[in-house]
Amino acid sequence: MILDNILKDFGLGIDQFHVEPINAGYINQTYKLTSTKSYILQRLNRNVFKKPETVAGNIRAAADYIKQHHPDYLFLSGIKTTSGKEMSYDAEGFPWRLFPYIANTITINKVETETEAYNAASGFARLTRMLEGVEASLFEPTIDRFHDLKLRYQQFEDALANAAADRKEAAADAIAACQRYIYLVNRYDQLIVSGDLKLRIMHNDTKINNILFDATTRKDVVVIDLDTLMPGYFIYDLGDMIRTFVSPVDEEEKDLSKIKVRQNIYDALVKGYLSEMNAILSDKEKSSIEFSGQMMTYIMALRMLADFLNGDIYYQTTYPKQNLIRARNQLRLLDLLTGAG
Ligand code: GN1
Ligand code: MG
Repeated sequence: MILDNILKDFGLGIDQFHVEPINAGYINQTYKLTSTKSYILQRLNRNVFKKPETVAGNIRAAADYIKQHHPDYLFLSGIKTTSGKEMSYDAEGFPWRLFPYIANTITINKVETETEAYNAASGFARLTRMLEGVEASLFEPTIDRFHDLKLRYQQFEDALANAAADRKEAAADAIAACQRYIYLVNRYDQLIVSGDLKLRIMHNDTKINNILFDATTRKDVVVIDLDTLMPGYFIYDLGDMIRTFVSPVDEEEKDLSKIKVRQNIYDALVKGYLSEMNAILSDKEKSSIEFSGQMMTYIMALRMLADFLNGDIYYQTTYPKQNLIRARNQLRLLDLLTGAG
Protein backbone atom coordinates (compact mmCIF):
# COMPACT_ATOMS: atom_id res chain seq x y z
CA MET A 1 0.00 0.00 0.00
CA ILE A 2 2.72 2.45 0.98
CA LEU A 3 4.82 1.48 -2.02
CA ASP A 4 1.84 1.80 -4.32
CA ASN A 5 1.04 5.32 -3.13
CA ILE A 6 4.65 6.36 -3.51
CA LEU A 7 4.97 4.90 -6.99
CA LYS A 8 1.85 6.75 -8.13
CA ASP A 9 3.70 10.00 -7.40
CA PHE A 10 6.33 8.87 -9.86
CA GLY A 11 3.71 7.93 -12.44
CA LEU A 12 4.14 4.19 -11.90
CA GLY A 13 2.00 1.39 -10.45
CA ILE A 14 3.04 -1.42 -8.15
CA ASP A 15 1.32 -4.04 -10.33
CA GLN A 16 3.83 -3.42 -13.10
CA PHE A 17 6.68 -4.79 -11.02
CA HIS A 18 8.15 -7.73 -9.21
CA VAL A 19 9.21 -6.17 -5.87
CA GLU A 20 12.07 -7.45 -3.71
CA PRO A 21 13.87 -5.85 -0.75
CA ILE A 22 17.64 -5.31 -0.90
CA ASN A 23 19.13 -5.75 2.54
CA ALA A 24 22.72 -4.60 2.07
CA GLY A 25 22.74 -1.14 3.73
CA TYR A 26 22.60 -0.32 7.43
CA ILE A 27 20.53 2.83 7.16
CA ASN A 28 17.90 3.10 4.43
CA GLN A 29 15.18 0.70 3.20
CA THR A 30 15.73 -0.32 -0.40
CA TYR A 31 13.62 -2.22 -2.94
CA LYS A 32 14.30 -3.46 -6.42
CA LEU A 33 11.36 -3.12 -8.80
CA THR A 34 11.79 -5.45 -11.73
CA SER A 35 10.02 -5.19 -15.07
CA THR A 36 11.06 -4.45 -18.66
CA LYS A 37 12.32 -1.17 -17.23
CA SER A 38 13.52 -1.69 -13.66
CA TYR A 39 14.04 0.72 -10.78
CA ILE A 40 15.45 1.09 -7.30
CA LEU A 41 13.04 2.57 -4.78
CA GLN A 42 14.42 3.74 -1.47
CA ARG A 43 13.07 5.14 1.76
CA LEU A 44 15.51 7.57 3.30
CA ASN A 45 16.10 7.16 7.03
CA ARG A 46 15.08 10.53 8.37
CA ASN A 47 16.33 9.74 11.86
CA VAL A 48 19.81 9.66 10.31
CA PHE A 49 19.28 12.28 7.60
CA LYS A 50 17.43 14.88 9.59
CA LYS A 51 17.25 17.24 6.62
CA PRO A 52 16.49 14.90 3.69
CA GLU A 53 16.16 17.84 1.33
CA THR A 54 19.88 18.50 1.70
CA VAL A 55 20.57 14.97 0.41
CA ALA A 56 18.51 15.57 -2.72
CA GLY A 57 19.88 19.10 -3.12
CA ASN A 58 23.51 17.96 -3.06
CA ILE A 59 22.89 15.20 -5.57
CA ARG A 60 21.09 17.61 -7.86
CA ALA A 61 23.90 20.18 -7.60
CA ALA A 62 26.43 17.51 -8.54
CA ALA A 63 24.26 16.20 -11.38
CA ASP A 64 23.87 19.67 -12.86
CA TYR A 65 27.59 20.37 -12.74
CA ILE A 66 28.53 17.02 -14.24
CA LYS A 67 25.95 17.31 -17.00
CA GLN A 68 27.49 20.60 -18.02
CA HIS A 69 31.18 19.73 -17.67
CA HIS A 70 31.38 15.96 -18.20
CA PRO A 71 28.29 14.98 -20.18
CA ASP A 72 29.60 11.48 -20.91
CA TYR A 73 30.08 10.56 -17.26
CA LEU A 74 27.37 8.30 -15.83
CA PHE A 75 26.08 9.89 -12.62
CA LEU A 76 23.13 8.33 -10.86
CA SER A 77 20.62 10.95 -9.78
CA GLY A 78 17.02 10.38 -8.78
CA ILE A 79 13.97 10.50 -11.01
CA LYS A 80 11.64 13.38 -10.17
CA THR A 81 7.98 12.87 -9.30
CA THR A 82 5.33 13.74 -11.90
CA SER A 83 4.95 17.10 -10.16
CA GLY A 84 8.69 17.77 -10.41
CA LYS A 85 9.69 17.00 -6.80
CA GLU A 86 12.89 15.19 -5.81
CA MET A 87 11.14 12.87 -3.35
CA SER A 88 7.72 11.56 -2.42
CA TYR A 89 6.67 11.55 1.24
CA ASP A 90 4.67 8.72 2.84
CA ALA A 91 1.98 9.17 5.51
CA GLU A 92 4.60 8.96 8.29
CA GLY A 93 6.64 11.71 6.66
CA PHE A 94 9.46 9.52 5.36
CA PRO A 95 10.91 10.62 2.02
CA TRP A 96 11.20 8.10 -0.86
CA ARG A 97 13.36 8.33 -3.97
CA LEU A 98 13.35 6.49 -7.24
CA PHE A 99 16.44 5.63 -9.27
CA PRO A 100 16.82 3.95 -12.64
CA TYR A 101 18.16 0.42 -12.29
CA ILE A 102 21.38 -0.04 -14.25
CA ALA A 103 21.05 -3.30 -16.15
CA ASN A 104 23.69 -6.04 -16.12
CA THR A 105 25.46 -4.72 -13.03
CA ILE A 106 26.36 -6.35 -9.72
CA THR A 107 27.66 -5.28 -6.33
CA ILE A 108 30.32 -7.20 -4.45
CA ASN A 109 30.82 -7.36 -0.69
CA LYS A 110 34.43 -8.48 -0.80
CA VAL A 111 37.25 -7.64 -3.15
CA GLU A 112 38.65 -10.79 -4.74
CA THR A 113 41.25 -9.47 -7.18
CA GLU A 114 43.70 -6.62 -7.64
CA THR A 115 41.80 -5.61 -10.77
CA GLU A 116 38.58 -5.19 -8.79
CA ALA A 117 40.41 -3.08 -6.21
CA TYR A 118 42.02 -0.93 -8.89
CA ASN A 119 38.77 -0.45 -10.81
CA ALA A 120 36.62 0.35 -7.77
CA ALA A 121 39.17 2.82 -6.40
CA SER A 122 39.58 4.56 -9.73
CA GLY A 123 35.77 4.63 -10.03
CA PHE A 124 35.29 6.42 -6.71
CA ALA A 125 38.23 8.72 -7.48
CA ARG A 126 36.75 9.61 -10.87
CA LEU A 127 33.66 10.96 -9.15
CA THR A 128 35.85 13.30 -7.11
CA ARG A 129 37.68 14.37 -10.24
CA MET A 130 34.42 15.01 -12.09
CA LEU A 131 33.43 17.37 -9.27
CA GLU A 132 36.70 19.30 -9.21
CA GLY A 133 35.85 22.95 -9.67
CA VAL A 134 32.23 22.75 -8.54
CA GLU A 135 31.08 25.58 -6.30
CA ALA A 136 31.37 24.05 -2.81
CA SER A 137 28.82 26.44 -1.33
CA LEU A 138 26.11 24.65 -3.34
CA PHE A 139 26.59 21.66 -1.02
CA GLU A 140 25.45 21.29 2.56
CA PRO A 141 26.50 18.63 5.05
CA THR A 142 23.74 15.98 5.14
CA ILE A 143 25.09 14.87 8.53
CA ASP A 144 27.07 17.44 10.47
CA ARG A 145 30.74 16.62 11.14
CA PHE A 146 30.10 13.13 9.79
CA HIS A 147 33.73 12.01 9.62
CA ASP A 148 35.12 14.36 12.24
CA LEU A 149 37.20 11.95 14.29
CA LYS A 150 37.32 14.29 17.27
CA LEU A 151 33.52 14.47 17.42
CA ARG A 152 33.20 10.69 17.02
CA TYR A 153 35.61 10.13 19.88
CA GLN A 154 33.59 12.54 21.99
CA GLN A 155 30.39 10.67 21.11
CA PHE A 156 32.06 7.42 22.11
CA GLU A 157 33.02 8.96 25.47
CA ASP A 158 29.47 10.22 25.97
CA ALA A 159 28.07 6.79 25.15
CA LEU A 160 30.49 5.25 27.62
CA ALA A 161 29.46 7.67 30.36
CA ASN A 162 25.79 6.80 29.87
CA ALA A 163 26.05 3.10 29.04
CA ALA A 164 24.24 0.32 30.89
CA ALA A 165 26.60 -1.61 33.17
CA ASP A 166 26.12 -4.94 31.40
CA ARG A 167 26.99 -3.44 28.00
CA LYS A 168 30.07 -1.73 29.41
CA GLU A 169 31.22 -4.97 30.93
CA ALA A 170 30.61 -6.99 27.75
CA ALA A 171 32.57 -4.44 25.73
CA ALA A 172 35.46 -3.88 28.15
CA ASP A 173 38.10 -5.12 25.68
CA ALA A 174 36.84 -2.95 22.82
CA ILE A 175 36.50 0.10 25.06
CA ALA A 176 40.11 -0.24 26.19
CA ALA A 177 41.28 -0.67 22.60
CA CYS A 178 39.40 2.43 21.45
CA GLN A 179 40.98 4.41 24.27
CA ARG A 180 44.47 3.16 23.35
CA TYR A 181 44.12 4.56 19.86
CA ILE A 182 43.35 8.10 21.00
CA TYR A 183 46.68 9.19 19.48
CA LEU A 184 44.96 8.92 16.10
CA VAL A 185 42.49 11.60 17.20
CA ASN A 186 45.39 13.90 18.01
CA ARG A 187 47.01 13.19 14.66
CA TYR A 188 43.74 13.89 12.91
CA ASP A 189 43.39 17.14 14.75
CA GLN A 190 46.89 18.26 13.81
CA LEU A 191 46.28 17.33 10.20
CA ILE A 192 43.08 19.36 10.00
CA VAL A 193 44.60 22.35 11.80
CA SER A 194 47.64 22.25 9.47
CA GLY A 195 45.36 23.16 6.54
CA ASP A 196 47.21 20.67 4.35
CA LEU A 197 44.03 18.91 3.28
CA LYS A 198 41.80 20.56 0.73
CA LEU A 199 38.05 20.53 1.22
CA ARG A 200 36.41 18.85 -1.77
CA ILE A 201 33.07 17.27 -2.56
CA MET A 202 33.55 13.68 -1.41
CA HIS A 203 31.37 10.58 -1.55
CA ASN A 204 31.95 9.76 2.14
CA ASP A 205 30.72 6.16 2.00
CA THR A 206 33.06 4.38 -0.38
CA LYS A 207 32.67 0.86 0.91
CA ILE A 208 33.09 -1.75 -1.75
CA ASN A 209 29.36 -2.43 -2.21
CA ASN A 210 28.65 1.19 -3.09
CA ILE A 211 29.98 0.88 -6.62
CA LEU A 212 28.36 -1.15 -9.39
CA PHE A 213 30.41 -3.47 -11.57
CA ASP A 214 29.55 -4.73 -15.03
CA ALA A 215 28.40 -8.33 -14.49
CA THR A 216 30.27 -9.51 -17.57
CA THR A 217 33.46 -7.43 -17.78
CA ARG A 218 33.82 -6.68 -14.03
CA LYS A 219 34.68 -3.09 -14.88
CA ASP A 220 33.26 -0.41 -12.56
CA VAL A 221 30.15 1.20 -14.01
CA VAL A 222 28.69 3.73 -11.61
CA VAL A 223 29.02 4.94 -8.04
CA ILE A 224 25.87 4.57 -5.91
CA ASP A 225 24.65 5.70 -2.47
CA LEU A 226 25.22 9.43 -2.77
CA ASP A 227 23.49 10.33 0.51
CA THR A 228 26.70 11.66 2.01
CA LEU A 229 28.00 13.42 -1.10
CA MET A 230 29.14 16.59 0.63
CA PRO A 231 32.23 18.59 1.54
CA GLY A 232 35.00 16.50 3.07
CA TYR A 233 38.62 15.44 2.70
CA PHE A 234 40.09 12.82 0.38
CA ILE A 235 41.21 10.77 3.40
CA TYR A 236 37.54 9.93 4.08
CA ASP A 237 37.03 8.27 0.71
CA LEU A 238 40.42 6.67 0.30
CA GLY A 239 40.41 5.53 3.93
CA ASP A 240 37.02 3.88 3.67
CA MET A 241 38.24 2.00 0.62
CA ILE A 242 41.30 0.75 2.47
CA ARG A 243 39.00 -0.24 5.34
CA THR A 244 36.61 -2.23 3.16
CA PHE A 245 38.86 -3.54 0.36
CA VAL A 246 42.01 -4.93 1.94
CA SER A 247 40.61 -7.67 4.17
CA PRO A 248 39.39 -10.93 2.63
CA VAL A 249 36.39 -10.78 5.02
CA ASP A 250 33.95 -7.93 5.64
CA GLU A 251 33.05 -5.91 8.73
CA GLU A 252 30.46 -8.49 9.82
CA GLU A 253 33.02 -11.29 10.22
CA LYS A 254 33.08 -12.76 13.75
CA ASP A 255 36.19 -14.86 13.37
CA LEU A 256 38.93 -12.28 13.88
CA SER A 257 41.64 -14.63 12.69
CA LYS A 258 40.24 -14.31 9.17
CA ILE A 259 40.88 -10.56 9.08
CA LYS A 260 43.98 -9.76 7.05
CA VAL A 261 45.64 -6.89 5.27
CA ARG A 262 46.35 -8.05 1.73
CA GLN A 263 49.22 -5.83 0.66
CA ASN A 264 48.70 -6.52 -3.04
CA ILE A 265 45.08 -5.35 -2.79
CA TYR A 266 46.16 -2.31 -0.79
CA ASP A 267 48.72 -1.37 -3.43
CA ALA A 268 46.28 -1.94 -6.28
CA LEU A 269 43.63 0.26 -4.73
CA VAL A 270 46.04 3.12 -4.02
CA LYS A 271 47.31 2.84 -7.58
CA GLY A 272 43.75 2.91 -8.92
CA TYR A 273 42.91 5.91 -6.75
CA LEU A 274 45.97 7.82 -7.91
CA SER A 275 45.28 6.98 -11.54
CA GLU A 276 42.56 9.64 -11.25
CA MET A 277 43.78 11.79 -8.35
CA ASN A 278 47.54 12.00 -8.79
CA ALA A 279 47.53 15.45 -10.35
CA ILE A 280 44.79 16.71 -8.04
CA LEU A 281 46.27 15.79 -4.66
CA SER A 282 49.16 17.80 -3.25
CA ASP A 283 52.32 16.07 -2.06
CA LYS A 284 51.34 16.90 1.49
CA GLU A 285 47.99 15.23 0.98
CA LYS A 286 49.67 12.15 -0.44
CA SER A 287 51.68 11.78 2.74
CA SER A 288 48.38 11.04 4.55
CA ILE A 289 47.47 7.99 2.47
CA GLU A 290 48.49 5.49 5.13
CA PHE A 291 46.81 7.50 7.87
CA SER A 292 43.55 7.58 5.91
CA GLY A 293 42.98 3.84 6.25
CA GLN A 294 43.82 3.90 9.95
CA MET A 295 41.61 6.88 10.63
CA MET A 296 38.55 5.52 8.83
CA THR A 297 38.85 2.07 10.36
CA TYR A 298 39.13 3.66 13.78
CA ILE A 299 36.16 5.96 13.24
CA MET A 300 33.97 2.97 12.34
CA ALA A 301 35.11 1.08 15.44
CA LEU A 302 34.21 4.11 17.55
CA ARG A 303 30.81 4.55 15.89
CA MET A 304 29.89 0.88 16.11
CA LEU A 305 31.01 0.62 19.71
CA ALA A 306 29.21 3.83 20.66
CA ASP A 307 26.05 2.43 19.10
CA PHE A 308 26.43 -0.78 21.10
CA LEU A 309 26.91 1.23 24.30
CA ASN A 310 23.88 3.37 23.42
CA GLY A 311 21.68 0.27 23.09
CA ASP A 312 21.80 -0.19 19.28
CA ILE A 313 19.86 2.83 18.16
CA TYR A 314 21.63 3.81 14.93
CA TYR A 315 22.77 0.91 12.74
CA GLN A 316 20.38 -1.82 11.74
CA THR A 317 21.19 -5.05 13.56
CA THR A 318 19.84 -8.58 13.26
CA TYR A 319 21.26 -10.18 16.42
CA PRO A 320 22.35 -9.04 19.91
CA LYS A 321 25.93 -7.73 20.25
CA GLN A 322 26.22 -7.28 16.47
CA ASN A 323 27.58 -3.77 16.87
CA LEU A 324 30.13 -4.99 19.38
CA ILE A 325 31.21 -7.73 16.99
CA ARG A 326 31.56 -5.15 14.21
CA ALA A 327 33.63 -2.90 16.46
CA ARG A 328 35.95 -5.76 17.41
CA ASN A 329 36.32 -6.64 13.76
CA GLN A 330 37.33 -3.06 12.94
CA LEU A 331 39.72 -2.89 15.88
CA ARG A 332 41.44 -6.05 14.70
CA LEU A 333 41.83 -4.54 11.24
CA LEU A 334 43.15 -1.37 12.84
CA ASP A 335 45.77 -3.36 14.75
CA LEU A 336 46.94 -4.80 11.46
CA LEU A 337 46.90 -1.46 9.65
CA THR A 338 48.94 0.23 12.35
CA GLY A 339 51.36 -2.63 12.76
CA ALA A 340 50.17 -3.28 16.31
CA GLY A 341 48.64 -6.66 15.51
C1 GN1 B 1 26.43 3.08 6.85
O1 GN1 B 1 24.06 3.11 4.68
P1 GN1 B 1 25.30 2.36 4.55
O2 GN1 B 1 25.18 0.96 5.00
O3 GN1 B 1 25.87 2.51 3.17
C2 GN1 B 1 27.00 4.41 7.33
C3 GN1 B 1 28.45 4.54 6.89
C4 GN1 B 1 29.25 3.36 7.40
C5 GN1 B 1 28.61 2.07 6.97
C6 GN1 B 1 29.31 0.88 7.58
C7 GN1 B 1 24.86 7.47 6.94
O4 GN1 B 1 26.42 3.07 5.44
O5 GN1 B 1 29.00 5.71 7.41
O6 GN1 B 1 30.54 3.39 6.88
O7 GN1 B 1 27.22 2.02 7.34
N1 GN1 B 1 26.22 5.50 6.80
C8 GN1 B 1 25.69 6.44 7.60
O8 GN1 B 1 28.97 -0.25 6.87
O9 GN1 B 1 25.87 6.45 8.81
MG1 MG C 1 25.13 4.93 2.93
